Amino acid sequence: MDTSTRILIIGAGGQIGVELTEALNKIYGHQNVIVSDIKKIEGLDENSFELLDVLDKNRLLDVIKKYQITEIYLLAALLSATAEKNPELGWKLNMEGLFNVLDLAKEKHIQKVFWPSSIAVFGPHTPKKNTPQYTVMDPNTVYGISKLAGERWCEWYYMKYAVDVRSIRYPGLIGWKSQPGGGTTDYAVHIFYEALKHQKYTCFLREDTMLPMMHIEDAVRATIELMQAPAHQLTVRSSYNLAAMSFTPKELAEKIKKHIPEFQIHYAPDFRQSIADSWPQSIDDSYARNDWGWKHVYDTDKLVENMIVNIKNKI
Ligand code: AKB
Repeated sequence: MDTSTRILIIGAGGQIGVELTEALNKIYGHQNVIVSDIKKIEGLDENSFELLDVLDKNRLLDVIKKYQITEIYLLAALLSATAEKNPELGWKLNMEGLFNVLDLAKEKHIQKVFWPSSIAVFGPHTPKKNTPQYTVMDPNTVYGISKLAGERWCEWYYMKYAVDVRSIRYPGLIGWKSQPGGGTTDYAVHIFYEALKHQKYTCFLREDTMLPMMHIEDAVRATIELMQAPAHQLTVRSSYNLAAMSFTPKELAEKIKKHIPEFQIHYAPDFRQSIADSWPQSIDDSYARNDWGWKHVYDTDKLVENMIVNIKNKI
């Protein structure tokens, strides 16, 4: 174990943060993982907690100094659906938060940064199937525009100031420990809770909307593997494509029905449909596989079983 690593997770109360904290605790010890969010987090009681708004750069620097932080995982963001409703805040939080962290890394207050990007960086003219790492990118959501701009800035800070920033374009993430907040792929988590509680679900996307998805355990492992990879192996300093599986709401519902035969799904597409329609259906992640040995564990069948067993226990 590398005992000199002191981690700050910003936005630790969100869907990724909760599971990432648990995984980092196991590797580095909870005394070396500091969690922060704009509101108190339930359930991460082992870790030191700081109330922190990433837009407050002075306070961020105080926290970095207080704990002698070496690495930041910057997870605070507005996701696609929420940012579309509040474009100004979406742009401000997603961009200024990143600048604050990159600038502090440039000034050598921290050594390494993880920043999540998303499949939302792609747009309607991007090839939809097996979307390559390098291709047309014309995002048409506030979230996608902020993530694409952020990726370009990450690469620029790396090239200009040797800031060691690493990033992944997450697909939709699905896990049972934490809830997603404000994304277009959120249906793929909600559906399990509704199937188990009420045996029915109304989906806000059309039945044939194919999107790239991943179990959150795979996503968290990928994140840590990327952060631990030797710097010389990394050829992408914008953000890596990452893939595991793709499915439509109809295909997911059919797999859930194998476990819960009485489950019924209905469709009432809303404004999130056009966001989903602008995104890829599947992703070519060969750069991640070749550069740092990425391999997913969960396919759709394994994911469905894992979600049903664990949510059943939980509720
Ligand atoms: C969203 O739906 O906004 C996110 C994402 C794919 O980045 N889950």
